[in-house]
Amino acid sequence: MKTEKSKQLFEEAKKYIPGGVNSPVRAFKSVGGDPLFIKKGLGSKFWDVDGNEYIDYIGSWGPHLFGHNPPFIIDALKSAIENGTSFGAPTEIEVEMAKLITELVPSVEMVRMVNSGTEATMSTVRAARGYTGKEKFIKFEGCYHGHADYFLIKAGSGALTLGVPTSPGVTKGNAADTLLADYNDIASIKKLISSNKNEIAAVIIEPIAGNMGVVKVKDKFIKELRAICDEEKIVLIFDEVMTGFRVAAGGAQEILGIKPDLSTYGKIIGGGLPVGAFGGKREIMEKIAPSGPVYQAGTLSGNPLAMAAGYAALKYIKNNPGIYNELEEKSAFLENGFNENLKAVGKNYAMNRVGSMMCMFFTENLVDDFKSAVKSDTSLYGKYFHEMLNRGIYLAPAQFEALFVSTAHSKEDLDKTIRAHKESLERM
Ligand code: HOZ
Repeated sequence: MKTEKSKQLFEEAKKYIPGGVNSPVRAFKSVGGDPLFIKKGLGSKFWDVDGNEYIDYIGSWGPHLFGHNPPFIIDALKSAIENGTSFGAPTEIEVEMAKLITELVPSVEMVRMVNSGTEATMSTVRAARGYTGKEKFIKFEGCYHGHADYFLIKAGSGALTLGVPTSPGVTKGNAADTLLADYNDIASIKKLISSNKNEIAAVIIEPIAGNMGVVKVKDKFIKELRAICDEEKIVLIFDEVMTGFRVAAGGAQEILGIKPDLSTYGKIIGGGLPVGAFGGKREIMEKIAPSGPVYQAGTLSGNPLAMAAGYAALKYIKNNPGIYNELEEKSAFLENGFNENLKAVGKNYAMNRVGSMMCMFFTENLVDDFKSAVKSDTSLYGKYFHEMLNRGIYLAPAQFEALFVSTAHSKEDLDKTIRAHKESLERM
């Protein structure tokens, strides 16, 4: 595989951009080698600057539910751009977008658009603090909620993969109000609540974690968590940046049958453009400025291009509910193929999947929390990643991430991927 142009660009990039990338996981640091620079994408595939073709399973880390450049999103963008790129004043499509989100997700009675998942999660914690008058909040080890200071404590995703789950630059003061619980362990929650009585504003969780690999909450755990939050007047926040509109139109909360008080979104709701959103119970959301005192703002919030792309994506989801069956079938086919291959090579690696989010962990133990996830052999993942890449399959360049299947993946793509998986395992 020729990668000269990517290599040259990376050398140049490193002179001007920290680590040569605008987001750490992209740099291939945890799998070794140099990142590929991508030139264009279409459907299930993208091409790098050297002309190599890949079947893409990161889909821009989640947004591309329909693959790259679906015509209905491109058309929406083309007509929106004719009218202008940003006004900093309200537009009609923001109202349409908010209505559509509240229609698709019953727990979201009001919604505020922002520009990224990080902004969304930051704003929910502020809203919960403003609403409850309490300051502390609980997050779970291995869950990632973007890069606001007080979230970068035992965080997942790039923070975990690059060995800095607790980031320098986060002050003691900033970390002091973040309490850490163990995923899927209700006893750890009870302990924190009893030692911080009436001090906890919120619990934030990825109900289907995608940033320590894919790990789902247990039904009993999440039901108990909901009940405890109600009893203690703690705001329950579901971080659905990854799972929102991906695992079901109503996200993880639809699958789990649990209504959080607040939810956060990103990725799919931007149709590939930079967008985030947070929403939930009216009485909490009305605390947000200007209807309430909790300040939150943004020059490009509700940007007309981002709204046009995101609205087109959500409208497509609303009008085509069958896509979730299609995604389930495709993803189950891939998972079964992977499992058959594992049997054939005598391995029993943990395979976690919820709908079109999947992860193969290089450990034979059950993975149901952070501690079991980090038992994975990340150097083996690195080898596997490169074997797959050499066969034209682009996976997340890190073990603790998700593989995303899109509606654009064809039977041929999936067959090719399963064959590549077998050959890769055989060579390891
Ligand atoms: N936060 C993303 C992984 N969970 C990475 C985003 C990116 O590098 O584009």
